[in-house]
Formats: sequence, C-alpha cells, structure tokens
Amino acid sequence: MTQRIDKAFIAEENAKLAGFLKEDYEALGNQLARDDINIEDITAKAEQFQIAVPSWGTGTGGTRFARFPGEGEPRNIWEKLEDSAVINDLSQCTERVSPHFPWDKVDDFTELKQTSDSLNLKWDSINSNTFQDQPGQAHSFKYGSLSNTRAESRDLAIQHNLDCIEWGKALGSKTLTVWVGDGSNHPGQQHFQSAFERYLDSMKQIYAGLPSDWELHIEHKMFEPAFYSTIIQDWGSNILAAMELGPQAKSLVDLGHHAPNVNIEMIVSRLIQFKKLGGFHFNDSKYGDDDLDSGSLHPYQQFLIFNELVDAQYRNQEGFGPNYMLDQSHNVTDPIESLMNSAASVQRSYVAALIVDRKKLSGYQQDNDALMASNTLKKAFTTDVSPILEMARFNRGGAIDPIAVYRASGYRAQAGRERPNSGGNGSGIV
Ligand code: LRH
Ligand code: MN
Ligand code: MN
Repeated sequence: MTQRIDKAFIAEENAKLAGFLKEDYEALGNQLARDDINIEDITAKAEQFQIAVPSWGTGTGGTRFARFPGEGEPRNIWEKLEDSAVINDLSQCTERVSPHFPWDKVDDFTELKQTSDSLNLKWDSINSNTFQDQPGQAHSFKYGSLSNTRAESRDLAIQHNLDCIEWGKALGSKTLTVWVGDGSNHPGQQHFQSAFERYLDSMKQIYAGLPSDWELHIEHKMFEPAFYSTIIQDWGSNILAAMELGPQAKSLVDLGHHAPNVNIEMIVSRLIQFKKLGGFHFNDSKYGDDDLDSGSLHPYQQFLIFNELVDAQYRNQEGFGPNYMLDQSHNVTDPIESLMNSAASVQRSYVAALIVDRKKLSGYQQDNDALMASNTLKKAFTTDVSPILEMARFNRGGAIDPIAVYRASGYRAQAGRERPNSGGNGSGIV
C-alpha cells in the first residue's frame, strides 16, 4: 500500500507559506471590504465546496491512438482510492469518488466501502458502461445498448444499470449516471423516433428500479462513437427524456459534449429553471470531447456557469443541488496533479461567482446597461481569489500549495515502487 502524505509533512510545508498567505489574505480582505464583502463569509463557503473525482481519472487516459502510462499508475479500484485520498488530503474539496462499472472490478462491495471509509472518502454517482462489450458478453452493444433493435441486448443493458444501482446502494451512493454511445454512423441506418422510443422504454425500466431517494442522471453528448447521430445528442433530447421519466430523472452537463460555441451557461440556466439540472462533468475542450483539464482553456466559460449556479443558490431555487464532478483524460500530466489543479480551478470559478455584486448586476440588467453588467461580471472574474482558496484548504488541514507538497512528498516515486507492472516507466516511453 502506498503511504498517504503525512499530516505533519503537510503542516511543515504549510509553515513555509503561512506568513505570505496571511499578508495576501489580509490584502484581499481589505479589497473585498470596499464592496461590503466579508472575506470570512466567502472562505466559509469555499470550505464547504466539494467536487468528485472520477475513478478513471487517476490513471493516464490516453487517446484512441495511444496511451503512455506514467509511473506507479493505480492498477485497481483500491489503488485508485489511495490516490484519491491523497488528492483529497491536499485539496480538501474532493471527498467523493465516482466509480465506473465494470471498469472498476469489484468482488466485495462491503470490503470496498470499508476501505473508502478508512480513507475518509465517500462515493458519488455510479457510472454505468454499456458503450462497449465486455469479454464473453452474450449479446453485443455494437448496434446500441438501451436502444438496440434486439431485445436481448437491451435487456442486458437494462440489467447492468439495475446492478449498478445495487452496487451503489452498498457504497452509499444516491445517483446513477447513464451515458450511452448509442446512435448511428450512416444516414438512414436508424429510424430516429423508433430508436428514441426503445431508449425511453429501457430507461423507464431502470427508473422503476431507483430507490426513492436516488436520482437518475442522463448525460448527453453530440457525437462519438456514433458519428452521424447520437440518441441523446443534446440537452433537448436529454430534458425530454428526463421529463418523460419523472422527477427523479435529471440532466447531466458534461462541458465537452456540445457543439463548439454553444452557450452552455444558458443551457444550465434552463435546466435549473425546470428543476432538471442533475450534475456536471467538468473538463475543458477546444475541438470536441477533448477531456482537457477543467478551466485550462475557457476559464471565463466555467465562471459564467458558476454565475448561474450561485445565482440559483442565492435565490434558493427549488429542486437545485447538482452533483459536481471532474471528467477528464490526462495524457501528458501526472493525473494526481491534474485532478488537484482542476478541482481548485472549478472551486476558483465558484468563489469568483460568489463575489459578483448581484444587486448591482440586477440593476444594470433592469436598466439595459450592457456594458456595466458585463463589467460587473468581469470584475469578479478578474479578482485573484487565490488567497481564499489557499486559506480554505489551510483551515481544513489541507495544503496551501497542493502541487508543491505533492511533489516534495515523493508519493509518485513511492507508488512506482509499490505498484510494479502498472504499465509505465515514468518516462512516457513504454
Ligand atoms: C463519455 C463520457 C461519459 C463516460 C466517460 C468515461 O464521453 O464523458 O461520462 O462515462 O466519458
Ligand atoms: Mn462525461
Ligand atoms: Mn466525454
């Protein structure tokens, strides 16, 4: 077992930065006070912020062309949990892990729950996988899963989702996320309406198996692996399906799953308005479903999404309480570092949205003062809220500078020794 980073070591490293943090925090506090914002209130909210880590994100994702695994990659769900614990110990905002079945192979769910408990981790949404065939699978998903023309394949996909609910119960999860790659690659290949009817019929059977305190999240994606049409291609088909199923069904927004230039924050607003916003998969993209690190390319978009979320939070919008999760693929970075960076990037957007002067914004909107409305948002976005994020981590016993502490700890090298045959030699050359 790879040893977690010692609390005393984190404290030692923090001590080197604590003086600077105090100065920066005071300066930012004075700056915010000019606008009647109490920095302590914002820090308290930042401390409550949580975003889940995807179990599959702790390994190198690669692309469909190649994968270049790094040193000491986790070889199973237990080792993924070890890495997730390190991420949370340092970041203090990632106490949940979202598993993917059957990528995560588990024989004994009680034992897995005990392990996660011992690492102070909880379980977020369960992700089912019917977008590929498993070895020896009796009926293929080649022509779709929940919408397949053959009942045998549909039944298999339905049963897998029902199994996921059972496994989730054992882990203490309360959400099932369903993304399917179903669709078509050629015009005419599929009858759109019949395929959607079959999908809805299958989803109704899954919905019927949901415990009353669970939610079913439907994830849309415009394309890939089906390159002509996809069954739940956008938020329109998504919300239609969610409305058809019932109040426990909601839509999940993965930032990389839209056409370029789509106004995602507006989609978020619409879903909030109709009590259908289930959750997020945060990542960033330039071309398509790139799964780049969150906020690495479009931090303003991420902030504008949080502007909608914070607005709903302040208005106590009924039915509002989405799950936040990262869904990224790390090709060239250490996944632990990328996940810590990305969690902080999303948290940064949240905090920046908290300091938007909403009273002023609302006045500018009322008066149609477009320039000042936009500047009000920009003012919050361009404020460097780093001291708040650092103080939130510090107050909770995490690292002021998570990446620096992680690198200084030598955790990755230790993982390399403890996890032989994990597929990488650390150089990226395999
Ligand atoms: C599909 C997706 C979905 C899957 C994950 C691995 O592109 O975003 O969330 O479960 O990738
Ligand atoms: Mn996703
Ligand atoms: Mn995706």
